[in-house]
Amino acid sequence: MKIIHFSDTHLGYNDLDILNEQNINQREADFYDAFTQVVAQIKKIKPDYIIHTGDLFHRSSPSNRAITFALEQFKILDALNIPFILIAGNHSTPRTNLSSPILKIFESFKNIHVSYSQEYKKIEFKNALFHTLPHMNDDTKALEQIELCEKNINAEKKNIMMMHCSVGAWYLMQEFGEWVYPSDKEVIFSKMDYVALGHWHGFGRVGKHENVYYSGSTERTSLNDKRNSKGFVLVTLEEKNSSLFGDFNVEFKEIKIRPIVQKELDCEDFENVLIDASDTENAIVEVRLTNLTPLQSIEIQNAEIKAFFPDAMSVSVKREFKKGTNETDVTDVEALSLEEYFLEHIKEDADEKEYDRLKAKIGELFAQYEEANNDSL
Ligand SMILES: [Mn+2]
Repeated sequence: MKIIHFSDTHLGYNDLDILNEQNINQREADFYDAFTQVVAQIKKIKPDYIIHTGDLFHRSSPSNRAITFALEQFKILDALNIPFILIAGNHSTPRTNLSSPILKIFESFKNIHVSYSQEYKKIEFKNALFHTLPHMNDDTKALEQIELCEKNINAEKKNIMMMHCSVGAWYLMQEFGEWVYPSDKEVIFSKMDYVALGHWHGFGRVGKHENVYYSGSTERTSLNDKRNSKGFVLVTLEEKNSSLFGDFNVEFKEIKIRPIVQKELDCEDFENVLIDASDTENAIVEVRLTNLTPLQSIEIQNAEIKAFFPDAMSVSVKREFKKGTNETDVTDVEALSLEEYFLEHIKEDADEKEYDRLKAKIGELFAQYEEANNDSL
């Protein structure tokens, strides 16, 4: 039996204020592209089941575009005649009872089975039993639901548990309202053939359990997530009538996402610094200027740095000052723009009132400057 497990697709997520040729936020389009790649692989692999462990959409009230995209893709998946089971994550669960859960829109599809009601739901097939525990806002209720799940394990079939939560403190995403699975209930995992998890955005096996996996997200919802490897999981469970009975295999299948590339430019010898931009085509590039002196910080402009990476999708610049070369406290400031540096300078000579007046003026001037500067690029 083959199962494709994917998760945390966060459709509708956008970032970076960059539009593509279709006037869609480029990062939003990247998330749609990642989803499309998984669908293409599903069509190719033709698994027996498809499972998604939550955060299909980035918001509990997604945009029209995100909903339209999802409906188009689900229509393709539904036509494959493969059961597709999905659960709600914290991003798609309304925080009040006033709004309706978005996953409801998929209920009319023949092969799509959704679980979003903040309670245990058993979804049963001839040879497999899916124990779904969607995101729950109430921990006490969640505990009862886990117990209910345990009672429903049926050794005659393959038992697959699906959850969107953090198993152990290691997998906390630092998000509001996330659900932490109670550690004393981890014993249930050994009674399952596979435990499919969503919420943590990196692929990986959980702790000492050999059958418990996060598939990870299909794209990055934060540029702090430097993982360049995203994808889905292909699980193989051998059934009783097979000669390979008992065999269990989990394979991570990578998809191609926009790379994130970090570069460090040492400003000690800025004139002669060598820049290798060969790996930055269409990438999100993050440049760290290190060992900067305040004077260099004024001289070296972001536009100049960006010009080193003409094929990048975006370039962000972080400035780090050389330690111990400056007489002012400016060195303590990690990332300083020209505007901030200018203000620091004024602060030294002006009284508070005058500083406030100048600050507003400077803000205005810099906004104009940035605009003109961007246009020239
Ligand atoms: Mn997520």
